[in-house]
Amino acid sequence: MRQRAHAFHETMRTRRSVRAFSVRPVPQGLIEACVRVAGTAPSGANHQPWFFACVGSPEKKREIREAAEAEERAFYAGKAGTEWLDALTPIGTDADKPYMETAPWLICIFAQRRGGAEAGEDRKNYYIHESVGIATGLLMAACHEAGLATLVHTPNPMNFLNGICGRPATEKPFLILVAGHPAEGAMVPKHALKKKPLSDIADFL
Ligand code: IYR
Repeated sequence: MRQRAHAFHETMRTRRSVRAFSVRPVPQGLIEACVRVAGTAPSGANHQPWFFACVGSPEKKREIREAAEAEERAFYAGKAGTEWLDALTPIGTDADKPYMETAPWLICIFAQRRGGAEAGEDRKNYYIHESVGIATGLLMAACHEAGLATLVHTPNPMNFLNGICGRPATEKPFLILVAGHPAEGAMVPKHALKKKPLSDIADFL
């Protein structure tokens, strides 16, 4: 058990948020397998309040990029406020998101306010953000295990995703997970490599 836990940590500690993607295609079946892993997540009343709109069409990717960049331009022009922009300085992000078109997949994740354990039900969902967050974490781990790079992208607001992905207004876009192969020579900011030690993130009482 110990060996497996350590081995899994060795795997996961090499995950990086990648912002330069290759055009190298990724077969849909691989994404399907990763989404199946996400679908194993625990959720409030087991209602599984998530939906993964996996966008591979170049036209739709362009639409999403354009809408996201419009929001990001406002964000970086000052909407974010100085404290937030200062916090992002060491990561070096800006409003240009070319990877949203180069990466083969944009997995648009939606949180369902209503649903139920069975498809087609219309009951109240519970612990929606917790559940969708856990499913997203599992999806990212599955992608990493499969050898895919990912990036969590959260344009704000991102209601435009409902129209582009054909999702009902009762679903709230949660985040976009960009997935694919890293571009040759892709770099990550040094800042992102600093992970807090166990003593800073856990206590044993
Ligand atoms: N959504 C923006 C801004 C951004 C916000 C946080 I908090 C980050 O950790 C990284 C970026 C963007 O994608 O550029």
